[in-house]
Parts: sequence; structure tokens; C-alpha cells
Amino acid sequence: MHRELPISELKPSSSIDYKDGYLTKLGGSVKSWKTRWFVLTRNELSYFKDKNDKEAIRTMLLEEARGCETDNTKDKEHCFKLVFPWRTFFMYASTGAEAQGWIQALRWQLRHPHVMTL
Ligand code: 4IP
Repeated sequence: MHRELPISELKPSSSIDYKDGYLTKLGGSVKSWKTRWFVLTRNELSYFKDKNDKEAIRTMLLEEARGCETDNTKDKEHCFKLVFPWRTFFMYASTGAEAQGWIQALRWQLRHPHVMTL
């Protein structure tokens, strides 16, 4: 029997192995919001100071992540968090649809850490 999946379980319609775009993230100890260029590849999320930068500020291994969900604690619209044992990253997109796109893509990678595409 066919079971309807909630939207968050669905495979993202675009490439499941690549997503990029600007997000605004909260600093670690100094809580300043910075707009950064984010790149999601298979199993990794990196952010760069700007789109054309070659060297990432940081690259996170998604296999270490514990979850990704919307966040309402930061007084920012379209905000979501990516939780690691060592830090929770808060970031927001410019629209709700963009934020949902990121959450969906990140969750897909979290749940399918070894997805192989040919
Ligand atoms: C910085 O604040 C930036 O927000 C950094 O973000 C952040 O590093 C720093 O966190 C924070 O102190 P100022 O530039 O206002 O000083 P980015 O690296 O995107 O530039 P993270 O760790 O978030 O990348 P701490 O934890 O180093 O204070």
C-alpha cells in the first residue's frame, strides 16, 4: 500500500547533492549576524565570506549533525538551526520558501548520509 510522506520526508526536487545560496548566520561566541555564501555538497556544508571566495571559513561534516529545524528563539524570520554536539548554528534565509528549501535539503543529507548517485 502506498503511504503518503510528509513534505519534510520527500526527496528534494532539485539536485539532492548540491545547494548553494546566501544565508545570514549567527556567530559563535560573539553573537553577530553575518551574511555568508553557503554550499551544501554531499555530506558537507561550507560557508564562505562571499560567493567568489575559494577558501571556506568553515566546513561541517553533516554526518556529525544531530538535526535541522526551524527556530523561533532568535527574533528573526525564516530562521533555522543546524545542531551539532559541539555547536548549534543559527541562520536565516530571506524568504520562508528558501529556509524550507535549506531545511529540506539538509534533512535529506542527514537522513541519507551515504546516498550515492551515478
Ligand atoms: C564574528 O563576529 C563573526 O560572526 C564570525 O562569523 C564568527 O565565527 C565569530 O564567532 C564572531 O566573533 P565579528 O566579525 O563581529 O567579530 P564568520 O566566521 O562567518 O565571519 P563563526 O565561528 O560563526 O564562523 P566566534 O565564535 O569566533 O566569536
